[in-house]
Amino acid sequence: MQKSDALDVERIREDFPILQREFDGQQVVYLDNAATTQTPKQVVEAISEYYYEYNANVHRGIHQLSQEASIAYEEAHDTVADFVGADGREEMVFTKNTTEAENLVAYSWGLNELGPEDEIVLTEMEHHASLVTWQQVGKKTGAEVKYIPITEDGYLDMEAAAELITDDTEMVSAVHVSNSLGTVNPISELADIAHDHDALIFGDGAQAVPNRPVDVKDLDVDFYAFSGHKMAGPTGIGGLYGKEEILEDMEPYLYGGDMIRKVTYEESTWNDLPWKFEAGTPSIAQGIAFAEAVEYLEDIGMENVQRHEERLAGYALEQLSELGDIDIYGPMNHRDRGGLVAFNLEGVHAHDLASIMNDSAVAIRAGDHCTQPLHDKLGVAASARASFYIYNTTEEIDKLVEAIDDARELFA
Ligand code: 7TS
Repeated sequence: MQKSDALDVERIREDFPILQREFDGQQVVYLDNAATTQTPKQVVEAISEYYYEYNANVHRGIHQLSQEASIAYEEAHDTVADFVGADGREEMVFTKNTTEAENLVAYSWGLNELGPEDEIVLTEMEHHASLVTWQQVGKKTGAEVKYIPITEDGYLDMEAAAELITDDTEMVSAVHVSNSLGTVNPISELADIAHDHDALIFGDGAQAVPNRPVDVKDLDVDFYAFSGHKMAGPTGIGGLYGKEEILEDMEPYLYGGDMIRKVTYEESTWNDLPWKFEAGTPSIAQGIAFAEAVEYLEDIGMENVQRHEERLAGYALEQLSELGDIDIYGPMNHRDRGGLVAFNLEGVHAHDLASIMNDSAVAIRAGDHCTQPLHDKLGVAASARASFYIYNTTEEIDKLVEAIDDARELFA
């Protein structure tokens, strides 16, 4: 157990057998959690239990197995809704991931509501999931896309935001925690500005919901998205929160079975929320296991998760700064960050750095992290990124730093 840390990391690590893996006798140091987190036994067991004990399609069978599967899948929506402060399952659509949630709103709301006189406001630190999606909505509808700039030290320029968001703005889409800079953005302030101009706001919570308490009602967002696989859950499942009255007014995104109420050869009407947005057989096992992941995190306590991540980010910032020849991106105050640090070792390409790290069994990501325009703005093609989760320790960050030293020697 790490001192001054509310998390019992040693105990938590027992739930993640993959962390015991060794490469050439070296235990893996998994620091690529912003890409995907590892999955605890409890979540894997929820998946096996479903397939071994009550595998059936949902919403359509009156037999016992289908009833059990339907109840578990539906209740999973309540659990995930409650986790982010949504009013109930009506406000929680299960999607494949954050990307699909962005596309759902872009297609269903954006293509129907926007025109050439309208504006969409994004941030310069958007992930491609939001940036490319709204950019394409702009191209299809004629709406203009504008970007809130970032300051030198990696924060959103909120004065510029107040000027950019106007009565012509219909949608503000902003990343809550940047997956490249780590910056925690003031989403509720942006929501206030958006709402003052009768615009809607979409919060990208892919890097926020896993790492800190999130309450969509406190943030006052209209839409908010996140991915199960970044928060100890399985792949193939994510959540889209939407305010009930807005979701009610929206057209379905995908058509087909399950999302209808009544179909004739001429007409169809739609099912209740959230099923109106979940056409076809959904990711049943993944949805049920998503709720298990949420319960796992709730047991740990999201305040504790946030404190642990901030502590690791602070330690990483300190250790990397001491090296002297490291460029670090994003805010230097760890309290303004999620649990990740993107950086470059001067004179060494990020991919080479990640590859040398791999020789020491240290797993980090190198690349543009799906934020190409942001990397262009930073003047680099790529960066190395270490990202932390509930099972990571300061000792693992020490290993990261040792591996950087090895890379420096190799390239000297
Ligand atoms: N938004 C943010 C802020 C993200 O970090 C990611 C994934 C997404 C959206 C898309 O999530 P998905 O589950 O739909 O893929 N980010 C990363 C990353 O930083 N490295 O790999 C995936």
